[in-house]
Amino acid sequence: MNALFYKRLEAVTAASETLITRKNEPILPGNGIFERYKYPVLTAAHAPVFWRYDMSPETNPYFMERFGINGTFNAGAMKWNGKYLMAVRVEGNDRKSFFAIAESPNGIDNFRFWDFPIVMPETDDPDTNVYDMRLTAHEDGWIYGVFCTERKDPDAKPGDLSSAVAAAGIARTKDLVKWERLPDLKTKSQQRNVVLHPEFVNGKYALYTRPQDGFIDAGSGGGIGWALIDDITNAEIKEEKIINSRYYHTIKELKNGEGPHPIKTPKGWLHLAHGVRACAAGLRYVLYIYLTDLEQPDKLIAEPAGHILAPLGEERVGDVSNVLFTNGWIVDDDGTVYLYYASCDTRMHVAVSSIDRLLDYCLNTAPDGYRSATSVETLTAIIKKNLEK
Ligand code: M1P
Repeated sequence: MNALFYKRLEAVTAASETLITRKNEPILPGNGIFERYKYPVLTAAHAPVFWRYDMSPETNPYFMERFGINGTFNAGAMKWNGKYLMAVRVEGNDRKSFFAIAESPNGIDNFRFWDFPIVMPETDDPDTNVYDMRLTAHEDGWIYGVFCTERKDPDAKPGDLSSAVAAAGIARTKDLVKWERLPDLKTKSQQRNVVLHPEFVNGKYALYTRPQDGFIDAGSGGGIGWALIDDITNAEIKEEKIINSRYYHTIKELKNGEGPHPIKTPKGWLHLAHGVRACAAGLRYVLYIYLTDLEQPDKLIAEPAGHILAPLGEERVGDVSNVLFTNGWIVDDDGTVYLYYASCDTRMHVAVSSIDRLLDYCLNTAPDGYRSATSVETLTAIIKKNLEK
Protein backbone atom coordinates (compact mmCIF):
# COMPACT_ATOMS: atom_id res chain seq x y z
CA MET A 1 0.00 0.00 0.00
CA ASN A 2 1.24 3.50 -0.84
CA ALA A 3 1.04 5.18 2.58
CA LEU A 4 2.16 8.57 1.29
CA PHE A 5 -0.60 8.62 -1.32
CA TYR A 6 -3.36 7.84 1.18
CA LYS A 7 -2.00 10.22 3.82
CA ARG A 8 -1.97 13.08 1.34
CA LEU A 9 -5.36 12.16 -0.11
CA GLU A 10 -6.89 12.27 3.35
CA ALA A 11 -5.21 15.56 4.32
CA VAL A 12 -6.04 17.33 1.06
CA THR A 13 -9.66 16.12 1.12
CA ALA A 14 -10.11 17.18 4.74
CA ALA A 15 -8.65 20.64 4.08
CA SER A 16 -10.94 21.06 1.07
CA GLU A 17 -14.07 20.07 3.02
CA THR A 18 -13.17 22.36 5.92
CA LEU A 19 -12.76 25.28 3.51
CA ILE A 20 -15.94 24.64 1.51
CA THR A 21 -18.17 24.17 4.59
CA ARG A 22 -16.74 27.11 6.58
CA LYS A 23 -19.53 29.33 7.86
CA ASN A 24 -19.35 32.91 6.63
CA GLU A 25 -20.23 35.93 8.73
CA PRO A 26 -21.09 39.55 8.02
CA ILE A 27 -18.61 42.25 8.97
CA LEU A 28 -20.59 44.62 11.18
CA PRO A 29 -21.56 47.42 11.57
CA GLY A 30 -20.70 48.14 7.92
CA ASN A 31 -21.79 51.33 6.17
CA GLY A 32 -25.55 50.71 6.12
CA ILE A 33 -25.55 50.33 2.34
CA PHE A 34 -24.42 46.69 2.34
CA GLU A 35 -22.61 44.16 4.51
CA ARG A 36 -19.35 42.69 3.35
CA TYR A 37 -18.62 39.09 4.43
CA LYS A 38 -15.55 37.93 6.29
CA TYR A 39 -14.40 35.16 3.95
CA PRO A 40 -14.19 34.98 0.16
CA VAL A 41 -17.02 32.78 -1.12
CA LEU A 42 -14.79 31.07 -3.68
CA THR A 43 -11.05 30.65 -4.05
CA ALA A 44 -8.83 28.46 -6.20
CA ALA A 45 -8.72 26.03 -3.29
CA HIS A 46 -12.50 25.53 -3.61
CA ALA A 47 -11.91 23.64 -6.87
CA PRO A 48 -12.78 19.98 -6.25
CA VAL A 49 -9.94 17.68 -5.27
CA PHE A 50 -10.98 15.38 -8.15
CA TRP A 51 -10.30 18.23 -10.62
CA ARG A 52 -6.84 18.94 -9.37
CA TYR A 53 -5.52 15.46 -8.61
CA ASP A 54 -5.33 12.14 -10.35
CA MET A 55 -6.80 10.06 -7.55
CA SER A 56 -5.18 6.75 -8.46
CA PRO A 57 -2.19 5.55 -6.40
CA GLU A 58 -0.94 3.67 -9.46
CA THR A 59 -0.72 6.69 -11.77
CA ASN A 60 -0.17 9.40 -9.13
CA PRO A 61 1.92 7.79 -6.36
CA TYR A 62 2.92 11.14 -4.83
CA PHE A 63 -0.66 12.44 -4.90
CA MET A 64 0.51 15.56 -6.67
CA GLU A 65 -1.62 18.10 -8.52
CA ARG A 66 -2.07 17.32 -12.19
CA PHE A 67 -4.23 20.33 -13.07
CA GLY A 68 -3.47 23.49 -11.10
CA ILE A 69 -6.21 26.09 -10.58
CA ASN A 70 -4.90 29.64 -10.42
CA GLY A 71 -8.06 31.59 -9.67
CA THR A 72 -11.86 31.55 -9.42
CA PHE A 73 -13.30 34.97 -10.20
CA ASN A 74 -15.55 37.24 -12.34
CA ALA A 75 -18.65 35.07 -11.93
CA GLY A 76 -22.09 35.53 -13.41
CA ALA A 77 -24.89 34.59 -11.01
CA MET A 78 -28.51 33.51 -10.85
CA LYS A 79 -30.99 31.69 -8.59
CA TRP A 80 -31.76 28.23 -9.96
CA ASN A 81 -34.06 25.62 -8.38
CA GLY A 82 -33.82 27.45 -5.05
CA LYS A 83 -30.00 27.46 -5.07
CA TYR A 84 -27.58 30.37 -5.49
CA LEU A 85 -25.45 29.73 -8.55
CA MET A 86 -22.33 31.35 -9.87
CA ALA A 87 -21.02 30.78 -13.40
CA VAL A 88 -17.41 31.20 -12.40
CA ARG A 89 -14.41 32.18 -14.48
CA VAL A 90 -11.99 29.45 -13.47
CA GLU A 91 -8.42 30.06 -14.55
CA GLY A 92 -5.94 27.21 -14.71
CA ASN A 93 -2.23 27.52 -14.06
CA ASP A 94 -1.94 27.49 -17.85
CA ARG A 95 -3.68 30.93 -17.90
CA LYS A 96 -6.69 29.60 -19.81
CA SER A 97 -10.09 30.45 -18.38
CA PHE A 98 -13.21 28.34 -18.62
CA PHE A 99 -16.63 28.40 -16.99
CA ALA A 100 -17.90 26.21 -14.17
CA ILE A 101 -21.00 26.39 -12.01
CA ALA A 102 -20.68 26.63 -8.24
CA GLU A 103 -23.78 26.23 -6.08
CA SER A 104 -24.66 27.34 -2.55
CA PRO A 105 -27.75 26.72 -0.40
CA ASN A 106 -27.70 30.22 1.12
CA GLY A 107 -25.69 32.55 -1.15
CA ILE A 108 -23.00 33.37 1.41
CA ASP A 109 -21.04 30.16 1.99
CA ASN A 110 -20.84 26.45 1.15
CA PHE A 111 -20.31 27.12 -2.56
CA ARG A 112 -19.47 23.82 -4.19
CA PHE A 113 -18.59 23.28 -7.87
CA TRP A 114 -20.69 20.99 -10.02
CA ASP A 115 -18.69 17.90 -11.03
CA PHE A 116 -17.83 19.05 -14.57
CA PRO A 117 -16.95 22.45 -16.02
CA ILE A 118 -19.15 23.89 -18.75
CA VAL A 119 -18.28 22.55 -22.18
CA MET A 120 -18.77 25.70 -24.21
CA PRO A 121 -19.14 24.94 -27.92
CA GLU A 122 -16.90 26.97 -30.22
CA THR A 123 -17.66 28.81 -33.44
CA ASP A 124 -15.71 28.14 -36.65
CA ASP A 125 -13.09 30.54 -35.26
CA PRO A 126 -11.97 28.84 -32.02
CA ASP A 127 -11.68 30.97 -28.88
CA THR A 128 -8.23 31.25 -27.32
CA ASN A 129 -9.70 32.33 -23.99
CA VAL A 130 -13.24 32.83 -22.71
CA TYR A 131 -14.20 34.77 -19.59
CA ASP A 132 -16.54 36.99 -17.57
CA MET A 133 -19.90 35.45 -18.46
CA ARG A 134 -23.06 37.39 -17.66
CA LEU A 135 -26.14 35.21 -17.20
CA THR A 136 -29.54 36.51 -18.33
CA ALA A 137 -32.76 34.54 -17.92
CA HIS A 138 -34.50 36.29 -20.80
CA GLU A 139 -38.24 36.64 -21.17
CA ASP A 140 -37.93 34.59 -24.39
CA GLY A 141 -37.45 31.52 -22.14
CA TRP A 142 -33.72 30.93 -22.69
CA ILE A 143 -30.87 31.51 -20.26
CA TYR A 144 -28.17 33.39 -22.15
CA GLY A 145 -24.51 33.55 -21.34
CA VAL A 146 -22.70 36.49 -22.90
CA PHE A 147 -18.95 36.45 -22.39
CA CYS A 148 -15.68 37.75 -23.73
CA THR A 149 -13.98 35.62 -26.35
CA GLU A 150 -10.37 36.51 -26.92
CA ARG A 151 -8.28 35.55 -29.94
CA LYS A 152 -4.81 36.50 -31.14
CA ASP A 153 -4.84 39.64 -33.27
CA PRO A 154 -4.52 38.39 -36.87
CA ASP A 155 -2.82 41.70 -37.74
CA ALA A 156 -0.20 41.46 -34.98
CA LYS A 157 3.31 42.16 -36.23
CA PRO A 158 5.75 39.22 -36.27
CA GLY A 159 7.12 38.76 -32.76
CA ASP A 160 4.13 40.49 -31.15
CA LEU A 161 2.68 37.68 -29.06
CA SER A 162 0.43 39.89 -26.91
CA SER A 163 -1.96 41.68 -29.23
CA ALA A 164 -5.42 40.23 -29.00
CA VAL A 165 -8.94 40.91 -30.17
CA ALA A 166 -11.91 40.88 -27.79
CA ALA A 167 -15.44 40.09 -28.95
CA ALA A 168 -18.71 39.09 -27.33
CA GLY A 169 -19.48 35.38 -27.43
CA ILE A 170 -23.14 34.42 -27.06
CA ALA A 171 -24.52 31.08 -25.92
CA ARG A 172 -27.82 29.86 -24.53
CA THR A 173 -29.10 27.00 -22.45
CA LYS A 174 -32.17 25.67 -20.69
CA ASP A 175 -30.35 23.72 -17.98
CA LEU A 176 -26.90 25.35 -17.55
CA VAL A 177 -25.33 22.04 -18.63
CA LYS A 178 -25.91 21.81 -22.37
CA TRP A 179 -25.11 25.05 -24.19
CA GLU A 180 -25.89 26.17 -27.72
CA ARG A 181 -23.29 28.56 -29.11
CA LEU A 182 -24.64 31.36 -31.30
CA PRO A 183 -22.51 33.49 -33.63
CA ASP A 184 -20.37 36.11 -31.90
CA LEU A 185 -21.74 39.64 -31.79
CA LYS A 186 -20.98 41.52 -35.00
CA THR A 187 -19.80 45.01 -34.22
CA LYS A 188 -17.47 47.68 -35.64
CA SER A 189 -15.23 47.88 -32.57
CA GLN A 190 -13.79 45.35 -30.16
CA GLN A 191 -16.16 44.59 -27.30
CA ARG A 192 -15.95 43.40 -23.71
CA ASN A 193 -18.53 43.54 -20.90
CA VAL A 194 -21.49 42.96 -23.21
CA VAL A 195 -24.65 42.17 -21.23
CA LEU A 196 -28.11 41.08 -22.40
CA HIS A 197 -31.06 43.01 -20.94
CA PRO A 198 -33.65 40.52 -19.58
CA GLU A 199 -36.68 41.97 -21.41
CA PHE A 200 -37.49 42.84 -24.98
CA VAL A 201 -37.37 46.58 -25.66
CA ASN A 202 -39.58 47.74 -28.54
CA GLY A 203 -39.83 44.06 -29.49
CA LYS A 204 -36.04 43.70 -29.78
CA TYR A 205 -33.22 42.20 -27.76
CA ALA A 206 -31.23 44.90 -25.99
CA LEU A 207 -27.53 44.79 -25.20
CA TYR A 208 -25.33 46.83 -22.90
CA THR A 209 -22.01 47.16 -24.68
CA ARG A 210 -18.52 48.57 -24.11
CA PRO A 211 -17.04 49.71 -27.39
CA GLN A 212 -13.26 49.92 -27.23
CA ASP A 213 -10.48 50.99 -29.57
CA GLY A 214 -8.11 48.19 -28.65
CA PHE A 215 -7.92 45.09 -26.51
CA ILE A 216 -7.19 47.06 -23.31
CA ASP A 217 -8.02 50.68 -24.10
CA ALA A 218 -11.58 51.94 -24.22
CA GLY A 219 -10.00 54.90 -26.05
CA SER A 220 -12.68 56.83 -27.91
CA GLY A 221 -15.35 54.37 -26.69
CA GLY A 222 -17.20 56.83 -24.46
CA GLY A 223 -18.54 54.44 -21.84
CA ILE A 224 -21.29 51.87 -21.45
CA GLY A 225 -23.27 51.60 -24.67
CA TRP A 226 -26.74 50.38 -25.64
CA ALA A 227 -27.85 48.67 -28.80
CA LEU A 228 -31.06 46.99 -30.00
CA ILE A 229 -30.66 43.70 -31.81
CA ASP A 230 -33.12 42.27 -34.34
CA ASP A 231 -32.03 38.65 -34.18
CA ILE A 232 -30.10 37.17 -31.27
CA THR A 233 -29.17 34.12 -33.37
CA ASN A 234 -27.26 36.46 -35.67
CA ALA A 235 -26.62 39.44 -33.42
CA GLU A 236 -25.33 42.56 -35.08
CA ILE A 237 -24.94 46.07 -33.71
CA LYS A 238 -26.17 48.54 -36.28
CA GLU A 239 -26.55 51.52 -33.97
CA GLU A 240 -24.95 52.00 -30.58
CA LYS A 241 -25.28 54.92 -28.20
CA ILE A 242 -23.52 55.68 -24.93
CA ILE A 243 -25.86 55.63 -21.92
CA ASN A 244 -23.34 55.88 -19.07
CA SER A 245 -20.38 58.06 -19.92
CA ARG A 246 -16.82 58.26 -18.69
CA TYR A 247 -15.69 61.58 -17.17
CA TYR A 248 -12.44 63.30 -16.37
CA HIS A 249 -11.35 62.97 -12.75
CA THR A 250 -13.90 60.38 -11.72
CA ILE A 251 -13.68 56.70 -10.77
CA LYS A 252 -14.46 55.81 -14.40
CA GLU A 253 -12.14 58.20 -16.13
CA LEU A 254 -10.29 55.52 -18.09
CA LYS A 255 -13.00 52.96 -18.73
CA ASN A 256 -16.16 51.43 -17.36
CA GLY A 257 -18.30 48.41 -18.05
CA GLU A 258 -21.74 47.04 -17.18
CA GLY A 259 -21.68 44.38 -14.47
CA PRO A 260 -24.54 41.88 -14.41
CA HIS A 261 -27.82 42.79 -16.14
CA PRO A 262 -29.75 45.46 -14.23
CA ILE A 263 -32.42 44.60 -11.66
CA LYS A 264 -35.98 45.79 -12.32
CA THR A 265 -37.26 47.82 -9.35
CA PRO A 266 -40.37 49.99 -8.86
CA LYS A 267 -38.17 53.08 -9.28
CA GLY A 268 -36.19 52.05 -12.32
CA TRP A 269 -33.55 49.63 -13.55
CA LEU A 270 -30.79 49.35 -10.98
CA HIS A 271 -27.35 48.91 -12.56
CA LEU A 272 -24.05 47.73 -11.14
CA ALA A 273 -20.88 48.49 -13.10
CA HIS A 274 -17.12 48.80 -12.80
CA GLY A 275 -15.13 51.99 -13.24
CA VAL A 276 -11.41 52.23 -13.89
CA ARG A 277 -8.88 54.98 -13.37
CA ALA A 278 -5.12 55.05 -13.78
CA CYS A 279 -2.75 55.88 -10.94
CA ALA A 280 0.90 55.34 -10.04
CA ALA A 281 0.01 51.85 -8.78
CA GLY A 282 -1.55 50.93 -12.14
CA LEU A 283 -5.24 50.60 -12.93
CA ARG A 284 -7.71 50.83 -10.06
CA TYR A 285 -11.05 49.05 -10.57
CA VAL A 286 -14.01 49.94 -8.34
CA LEU A 287 -17.76 49.26 -8.50
CA TYR A 288 -20.54 51.80 -8.83
CA ILE A 289 -24.32 51.95 -9.13
CA TYR A 290 -26.68 53.86 -11.40
CA LEU A 291 -30.40 53.90 -12.13
CA THR A 292 -32.20 54.11 -15.48
CA ASP A 293 -35.83 54.72 -16.36
CA LEU A 294 -38.27 51.81 -16.06
CA GLU A 295 -39.86 52.47 -19.45
CA GLN A 296 -36.65 53.58 -21.14
CA PRO A 297 -33.79 51.47 -19.74
CA ASP A 298 -31.33 53.56 -21.79
CA LYS A 299 -32.24 56.81 -19.94
CA LEU A 300 -30.05 57.61 -16.93
CA ILE A 301 -32.04 59.00 -13.97
CA ALA A 302 -29.66 58.79 -11.00
CA GLU A 303 -26.01 58.10 -10.26
CA PRO A 304 -24.33 58.65 -6.90
CA ALA A 305 -20.83 60.09 -6.98
CA GLY A 306 -17.95 57.69 -6.70
CA HIS A 307 -17.80 54.01 -5.87
CA ILE A 308 -20.06 51.79 -3.82
CA LEU A 309 -17.32 49.17 -3.37
CA ALA A 310 -13.56 49.54 -3.68
CA PRO A 311 -10.80 47.03 -2.86
CA LEU A 312 -10.25 46.81 0.90
CA GLY A 313 -7.73 44.91 3.00
CA GLU A 314 -6.83 41.55 1.49
CA GLU A 315 -9.13 42.30 -1.46
CA ARG A 316 -6.40 44.66 -2.67
CA VAL A 317 -3.84 41.97 -3.40
CA GLY A 318 -3.88 39.26 -6.03
CA ASP A 319 -2.86 38.43 -9.56
CA VAL A 320 -4.01 41.83 -10.84
CA SER A 321 -3.91 43.93 -7.69
CA ASN A 322 -6.22 46.83 -6.82
CA VAL A 323 -9.14 45.40 -8.82
CA LEU A 324 -12.77 44.77 -7.93
CA PHE A 325 -14.88 43.42 -10.76
CA THR A 326 -18.48 42.24 -10.86
CA ASN A 327 -20.71 40.44 -13.31
CA GLY A 328 -23.20 38.71 -11.03
CA TRP A 329 -25.89 39.50 -8.48
CA ILE A 330 -28.97 37.69 -7.23
CA VAL A 331 -32.22 39.13 -5.84
CA ASP A 332 -34.37 37.07 -3.51
CA ASP A 333 -38.18 37.39 -3.41
CA ASP A 334 -37.91 39.40 -0.17
CA GLY A 335 -35.70 41.98 -1.91
CA THR A 336 -32.38 40.79 -0.47
CA VAL A 337 -29.56 41.40 -2.95
CA TYR A 338 -26.44 39.21 -3.05
CA LEU A 339 -23.78 41.17 -4.81
CA TYR A 340 -20.97 38.92 -6.01
CA TYR A 341 -17.66 40.57 -6.76
CA ALA A 342 -14.15 39.40 -7.54
CA SER A 343 -10.98 40.84 -6.12
CA CYS A 344 -7.79 41.13 -8.16
CA ASP A 345 -8.72 38.50 -10.78
CA THR A 346 -8.18 35.95 -8.02
CA ARG A 347 -11.23 35.11 -5.84
CA MET A 348 -14.95 35.78 -5.28
CA HIS A 349 -16.65 37.67 -2.44
CA VAL A 350 -20.23 38.54 -1.51
CA ALA A 351 -21.78 41.71 -0.13
CA VAL A 352 -25.42 41.63 0.95
CA SER A 353 -27.91 44.49 0.66
CA SER A 354 -31.52 44.94 -0.42
CA ILE A 355 -33.39 46.60 -3.25
CA ASP A 356 -34.74 49.23 -0.82
CA ARG A 357 -31.29 50.04 0.54
CA LEU A 358 -29.65 50.22 -2.88
CA LEU A 359 -32.42 52.48 -4.19
CA ASP A 360 -32.11 54.70 -1.11
CA TYR A 361 -28.35 54.87 -1.71
CA CYS A 362 -28.84 55.60 -5.39
CA LEU A 363 -31.51 58.28 -4.99
CA ASN A 364 -30.19 60.01 -1.85
CA THR A 365 -26.43 60.10 -2.41
CA ALA A 366 -25.30 63.26 -4.17
CA PRO A 367 -24.19 62.95 -7.78
CA ASP A 368 -20.66 63.89 -8.81
CA GLY A 369 -20.23 67.65 -9.12
CA TYR A 370 -16.90 67.09 -10.90
CA ARG A 371 -15.05 69.66 -8.73
CA SER A 372 -13.57 69.76 -5.23
CA ALA A 373 -15.76 72.76 -4.46
CA THR A 374 -18.96 70.88 -5.27
CA SER A 375 -17.87 68.00 -2.99
CA VAL A 376 -17.35 70.50 -0.16
CA GLU A 377 -20.83 71.94 -0.83
CA THR A 378 -22.34 68.46 -0.54
CA LEU A 379 -20.49 67.71 2.70
CA THR A 380 -21.30 71.13 4.19
CA ALA A 381 -25.01 70.60 3.54
CA ILE A 382 -24.89 67.27 5.43
CA ILE A 383 -22.99 68.79 8.35
CA LYS A 384 -25.35 71.79 8.57
CA LYS A 385 -28.41 69.54 8.57
CA ASN A 386 -26.91 67.49 11.40
CA LEU A 387 -25.54 70.32 13.56
CA GLU A 388 -27.89 73.23 13.01
CA LYS A 389 -31.09 71.85 14.48
O1 M1P B 1 -7.80 42.72 -14.88
C1 M1P B 1 -8.91 43.48 -14.53
C2 M1P B 1 -10.03 43.27 -15.54
O2 M1P B 1 -9.57 43.71 -16.81
C3 M1P B 1 -10.52 43.69 -17.85
O3 M1P B 1 -11.51 44.62 -17.55
P1 M1P B 1 -12.12 45.60 -18.69
O4 M1P B 1 -13.05 44.75 -19.44
O5 M1P B 1 -12.80 46.72 -18.01
O6 M1P B 1 -11.01 46.03 -19.56
C4 M1P B 1 -11.10 42.29 -18.02
O7 M1P B 1 -10.11 41.47 -18.60
C5 M1P B 1 -11.53 41.65 -16.70
O8 M1P B 1 -11.73 40.28 -16.91
C6 M1P B 1 -10.47 41.82 -15.63
O9 M1P B 1 -10.99 41.41 -14.39
